[in-house]
Amino acid sequence: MADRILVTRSSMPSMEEYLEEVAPLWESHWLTNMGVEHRKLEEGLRDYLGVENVALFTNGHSALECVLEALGLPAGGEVITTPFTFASTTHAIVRKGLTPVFADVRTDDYTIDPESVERLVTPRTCAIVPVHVYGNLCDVDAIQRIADEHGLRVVYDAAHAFGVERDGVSAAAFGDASMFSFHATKVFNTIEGGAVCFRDASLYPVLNQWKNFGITGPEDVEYVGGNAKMNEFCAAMGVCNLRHVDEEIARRARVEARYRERLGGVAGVGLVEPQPGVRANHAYMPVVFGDAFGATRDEVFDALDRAGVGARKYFYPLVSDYACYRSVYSSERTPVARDVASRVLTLPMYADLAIEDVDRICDVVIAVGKEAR
Ligand code: T4K
Repeated sequence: MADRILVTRSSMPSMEEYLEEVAPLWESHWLTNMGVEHRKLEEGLRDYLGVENVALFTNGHSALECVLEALGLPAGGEVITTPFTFASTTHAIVRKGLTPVFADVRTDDYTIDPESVERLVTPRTCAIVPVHVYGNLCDVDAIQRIADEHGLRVVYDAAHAFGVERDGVSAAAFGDASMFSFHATKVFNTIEGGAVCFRDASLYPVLNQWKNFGITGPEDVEYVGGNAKMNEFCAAMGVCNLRHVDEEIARRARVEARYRERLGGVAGVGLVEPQPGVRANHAYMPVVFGDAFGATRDEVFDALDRAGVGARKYFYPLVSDYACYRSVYSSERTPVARDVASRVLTLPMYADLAIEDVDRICDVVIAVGKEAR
């Protein structure tokens, strides 16, 4: 392969389309602090996601921290979450003075296991932060039942789930709130960026003030807020990318279909089954290598690397095994998550990925297994 194929590649509008969108900024000199593009993107997202309340942020992580703060969860309260995720999910909980408690994940789609969640509820539990990992939708009904029974808040880390719907309802509509990441590596990007979609409209001013230093008026500062405002150039990228996101998802579907054709029947190769009634966004291409495959995940990773393919071990190690958490947590308590993390590899996935490249990637994977058996 001439050029290295990386795990993903940012989707971008044409340069002309972007320049046309940002040109008025040279007239207005209004570059940030909730300007025209910011308003346009929030409105576009409300329409696209079919939800009433959307607030934009500099990135998904700040959005998650902010909504945890805005919900007024009690200091030190326990938050049940998954260790099979990116660092951000747990860091946001800890940085807001809350205590993460790790539940295990399901074997079929790697999202948090509601039975495991239920077993971990204590009088100190105040919230559940599940992750729609890889864009796989959590068991939102079971999670809501647990939350209602115990009076808990539910904040979804929907960083991977932009465009995912169940029976026509957006992933953004579940729980008290959902955080989306619009990072360059995501299905929908604003270069860096994120958003919170939320049920209670009264949170909107609080979120806006929190992301703007807690300023509530020209001479009033009510909260000890931070700075997490999306600037106009990022919002403009979002406005452009939103016009093409359905096409982006359709092109990713084509890539995934080819991976499934090539890898679906291979012994020991585990692919997540499409979820019934769910419109997928094809954000990632996770493959779990079972014993029947013959070779280990790391052997496949190395072979792909030698062939010029940058697959990634999302999400290994588990968050509970990070240096900053392992003295407090043990991954032995989440055996399914630990097993999946040790076997999973995310293969390259993006709209522009050529089918011939998918074939070459699959050839390498299949050959490694055959040689080992
Ligand atoms: N919750 C979850 C579950 C998340 O996965 C994330 C972020 C968050 C919360 C937090 O959201 P943000 O605060 O980030 O909005 C990447 C991303 O930086 C991160 O956003 C993402 N999750 C995570 C899963 O992946 P890295 O360190 O693996 O990214 P990096 O720089 O190695 O890039 C991966 C590949 O993407 C590159 O090989 C090529 C491609 N790429 C990368 C960049 C930066 C591009 O094509 N264009 C680019 O500009 O973390």
